[in-house]
Amino acid sequence: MPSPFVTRLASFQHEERLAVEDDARSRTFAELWDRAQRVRLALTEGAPSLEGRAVAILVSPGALWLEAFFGTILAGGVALPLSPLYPPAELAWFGEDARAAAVIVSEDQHERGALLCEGRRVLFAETLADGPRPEGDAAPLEPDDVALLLYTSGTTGKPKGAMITHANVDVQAAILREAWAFGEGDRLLHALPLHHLHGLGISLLTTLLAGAAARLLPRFEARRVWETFCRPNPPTVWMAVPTMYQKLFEAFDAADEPTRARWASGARGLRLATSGSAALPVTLAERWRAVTGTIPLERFGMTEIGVGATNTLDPSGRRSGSVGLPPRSVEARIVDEAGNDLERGPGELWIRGPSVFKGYLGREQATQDAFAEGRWFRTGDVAERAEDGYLRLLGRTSVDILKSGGYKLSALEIEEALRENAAVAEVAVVGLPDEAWGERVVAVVVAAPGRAAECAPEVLRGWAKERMALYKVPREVIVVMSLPRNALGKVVKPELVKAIVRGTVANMSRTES
Ligand code: MCA
Ligand code: AMP
Repeated sequence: MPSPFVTRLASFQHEERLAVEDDARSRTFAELWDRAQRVRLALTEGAPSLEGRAVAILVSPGALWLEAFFGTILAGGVALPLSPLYPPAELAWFGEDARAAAVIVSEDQHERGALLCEGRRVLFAETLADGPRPEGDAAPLEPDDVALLLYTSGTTGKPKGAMITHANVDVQAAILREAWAFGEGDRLLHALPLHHLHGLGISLLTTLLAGAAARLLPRFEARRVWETFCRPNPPTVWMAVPTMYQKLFEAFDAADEPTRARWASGARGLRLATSGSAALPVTLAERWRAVTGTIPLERFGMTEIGVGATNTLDPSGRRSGSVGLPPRSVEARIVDEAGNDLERGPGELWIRGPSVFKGYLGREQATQDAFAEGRWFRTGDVAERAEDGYLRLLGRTSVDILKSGGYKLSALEIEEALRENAAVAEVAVVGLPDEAWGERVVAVVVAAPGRAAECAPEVLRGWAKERMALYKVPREVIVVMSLPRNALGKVVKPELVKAIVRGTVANMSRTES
């Protein structure tokens, strides 16, 4: 059976309708298909297929990004989208872990990607589609072939590459097309990062595989988003993380009255505004209602499963503080620690269905541990179910998984990285509740003897910025004399969080950024 993802994309290959536009370029579906075929030839160099080898994509968001992405898919490669927010060494680590055979890079990212590019074929996004079009068809792909590799942080040290198949991509897009009634007339305004499923699958691919168009902004910028709501031929759909709504309202409050009125009128033109990746505070939902008449549609998703629950498209069925119901073909269970079903919970949320990923690349044990018998995926989220089935998320089963601005972060991964600094004797990373970011990352550090100066917040943050994605760098560093530990020597993080909130962390020397 051929790949349903490629079949669906191919069905638009003759359409002269707009598919994607950015600040510099626009492409119709026919152009996008044609250029992706040329990228395919450049990548395969005449061979029938890349046979599942990974291609790292380090390209600024826009039409060129999509040409690189679809070209990789058509070539039988696995797309590995990488974020320009990662420092060079991290980018190189992803390339190695995924055994990327080639890198597609845009000129503005070349320097940052130099380490990643070392020893690999390097192709420039700007000229990649300028070559000839291949004569024959691409080698056929199977539904179970891997299409995407998306790295996600977990409770183990390093991020894991989640393998998302062609069938997963197709069914995830189909589920949302149906649940959110996407049609060819839709226009998505896109400002999410492309190395996560929210920006790539849930937003962009859902739109394009519905035959609808996307406008990609180079980055999220609140005033620009409001202004784009108001331009001629305005967007019909907007998808965001809660921090973006927070930043939209900060800009709104700073604007003068006529500007606010214009922006509000633009936003009312959207047929759908969604929120996901982290809990949307009720206050933000209500502010959006005050401006547009409805609360955003909140849904729950995860790299490994796509969308696991969604509120209704019909605003009257939306419930603030709830993530709604599992969409078609997604099954959900709430279980206790022994895996017994709970009618209402709270308990861990387990998800099953055709949108659930294949496994973690090269991590058999982690893959096995992620699933319970019957291919139920353990989300690690704690949920409860209302009488009518609506799901509500209450938090995570692990204190070591944090969410900041919609990014999932592993406290253990950040601790491990900070421990490489010889001035850090001990460290515990925790998430503190934060209005703008959901959680803000705080590192509590014990300095090695005589080296406290190197643990000063700005010094340590500067050091960390060279070694981890900017959004992982602790926003706050607190230097203490000792960490609270239990009898087994394990840091008691809930106690630490309480002490920070109360301001009673011993010998506190605290700096905020
Ligand atoms: C930026 N910074 C952050 C974050 N983003 N710090 C902590 N957490 C973050 N999320 C840092 C910058 O490096 C900078 O640091 C400082 O904050 C100010 O940056 P600013 O310009 O204000 O931020 P921004 O560039 O506007 O970014 C905010 C953002 C961004 C647009 C909300 O965080 C974002 O794009 N988040 C989306 C994440 C996402 O897509 N997650 C999906 C995964 P300094 O001051 O030190 O220079 S979840 C998923 O995929 C599943 C399927 C699902 O359910 O959706
Ligand atoms: P990621 O692994 O980056 O895909 O993030 C997935 C996680 O984001 C989920 O396991 C949840 O913890 C969280 N998440 C996604 N959507 C929501 C939501 N609407 N409310 C609360 N948490 C969410």
